Amino acid sequence: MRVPGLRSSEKKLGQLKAVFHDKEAWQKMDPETIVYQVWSWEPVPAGTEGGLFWGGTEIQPGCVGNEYFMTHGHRHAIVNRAEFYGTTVGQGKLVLRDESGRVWSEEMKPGSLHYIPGRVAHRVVNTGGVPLRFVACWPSDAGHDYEIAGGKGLGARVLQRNGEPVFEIIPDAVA
Ligand code: M6P
Ligand code: ZN
Repeated sequence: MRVPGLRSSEKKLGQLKAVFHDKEAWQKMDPETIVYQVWSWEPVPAGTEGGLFWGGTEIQPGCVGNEYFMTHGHRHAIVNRAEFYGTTVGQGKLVLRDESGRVWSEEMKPGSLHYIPGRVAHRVVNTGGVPLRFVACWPSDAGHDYEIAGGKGLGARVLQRNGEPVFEIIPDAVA
């Protein structure tokens, strides 16, 4: 049976230079390395008001320098649109930033469910040693805006220190 609206995409290291802070470490790595893949079911055309999209994401374990592999991160193009994330496999952190510049994180582990309110930018970081998998459900007209905080990004990083993930605020990127 052909199911309409099934999509898949992958993000490779070469496409993610902007998001990792250690450009020297990034330069030394293979740009063809797959960092994450997304599978989505989009039963109505993107931009349709009132519909829902469903997706699965798998982020590989790894680091660029001391920074864990992560998604690019985005806000919704229609900013008031919310989203659910639910973790199925692995360990990670969901990094969130609201419009006032407040940044915080939530622990992701199998069974954890995360409500991402509208206007809140979001990114997932794989802090474990196995692929991190989560499912997502978002409105079909939400869209993606990758210019978070005028290009400043989320204002926080998840770094590996003594083998442990540490959530660090970047002071000059926070409003
Ligand atoms: C989830 C959803 C998708 C998103 C994907 C990857 O599956 O939120 O809408 O595209 O994660 O995140 P990003 O777009 O930030 O790379
Ligand atoms: Zn989203």
